[in-house]
Amino acid sequence: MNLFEDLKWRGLIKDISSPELEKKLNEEKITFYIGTDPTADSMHIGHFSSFLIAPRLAKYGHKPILLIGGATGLIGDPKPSSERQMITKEEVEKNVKGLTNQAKEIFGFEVVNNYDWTKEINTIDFLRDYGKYINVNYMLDKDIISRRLETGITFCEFAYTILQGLDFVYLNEHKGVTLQVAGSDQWGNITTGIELARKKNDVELFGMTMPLVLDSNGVKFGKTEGNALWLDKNKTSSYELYQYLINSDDSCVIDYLKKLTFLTREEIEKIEEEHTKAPEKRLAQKNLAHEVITFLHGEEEFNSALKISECLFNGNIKELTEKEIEDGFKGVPTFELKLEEKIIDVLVNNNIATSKREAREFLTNNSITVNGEKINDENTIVDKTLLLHGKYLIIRKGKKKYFIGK
Ligand code: 485
Repeated sequence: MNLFEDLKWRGLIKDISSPELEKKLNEEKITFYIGTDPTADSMHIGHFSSFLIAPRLAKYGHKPILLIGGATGLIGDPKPSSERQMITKEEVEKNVKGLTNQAKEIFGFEVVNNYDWTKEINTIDFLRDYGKYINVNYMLDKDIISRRLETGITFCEFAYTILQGLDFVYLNEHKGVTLQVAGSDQWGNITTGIELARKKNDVELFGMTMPLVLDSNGVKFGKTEGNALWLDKNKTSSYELYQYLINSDDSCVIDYLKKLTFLTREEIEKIEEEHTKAPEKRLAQKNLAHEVITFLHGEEEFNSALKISECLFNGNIKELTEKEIEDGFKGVPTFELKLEEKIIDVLVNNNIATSKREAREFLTNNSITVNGEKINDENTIVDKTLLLHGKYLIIRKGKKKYFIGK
């Protein structure tokens, strides 16, 4: 299977600017770029799914350049719905640093910042050297811009597409870039660059977009209740990532394996076959979590996420390190620990049981585990010797419900 067939099989091609691109990708070695704006100090898993195109093409000998939009981030790519809140220059600068380090660390490719060339261009030159080549009617026809005409769009955001187009031309002139890749929402910005290069330099550039990755509810992959899954493990732990991936719906998980891993077609088809026979074993989800987490954070982080998940399931809390407890119990109801109280009072005072009677019932029918040990005696005093790592009291009620006292 050649590169283009592999991309098609993975469902990674939405639009291409010219059918010639197939031949170029299969037979030539080209330099291409993909960019992101510094709206936060970390990328999220959605960015990751797009940026993976870089190592994918690099495997076949193409050269990737990753762009962080220190300039475009100051303007804001128009959203189809409404104007963006501007972010301060300081914040953009801080985010550029975060993203640059992250992109280098995760992918190891050259990273550029479009502020470096855009800051040199003055207003008159911008209008003469770039604005002059782009017809406003052409801009109004672009999907995102046309969708904003009803609600309004400022000149600032309207001009954004020219800035991104200018990057493409600059990178072509200075680094030999001939292809820009992005998610499908970027088609309008990519084609502005192609138009500029054609008119300004009489050069043909190429564009390719990838479909948005959606979950079984049609929500963007990686969004959980409006929160993003960050690539920075201090913002989203490997365990949280593990939870998200391991819970992928059967109807999407094979698609995720194709789009988010480097497993080969043969490997994925084998997993699919096994998975279909016994979906309850979650073989496909396990492979997905393993591939994504080891790529991002390494084998050790994956093993730790797996261990947390198994310990929480089996109740073997004692085996967890302090960090694993912090990661595994993020979002679990937390109460302030008071020492020298009886366990029955701890249960009632922290709303783990609604009354003493109920607490007693839980204790006598073996429903309460404290730091991994069953407790039946309601008079057990919670003192320092009972705590895990000298500070945690982890209470499990029934099979799944956890509470943590600190
Ligand atoms: O020269 C460029 C300047 C800026 C950009 C790209 C090239 C960023 C681009 N306008 C953008 O807004 N990208 C999004 C972002 O940064 O969050 C997302 C896209 C998505 C995918 C991802 O970046 O919405 O489709 O391309 C990498």
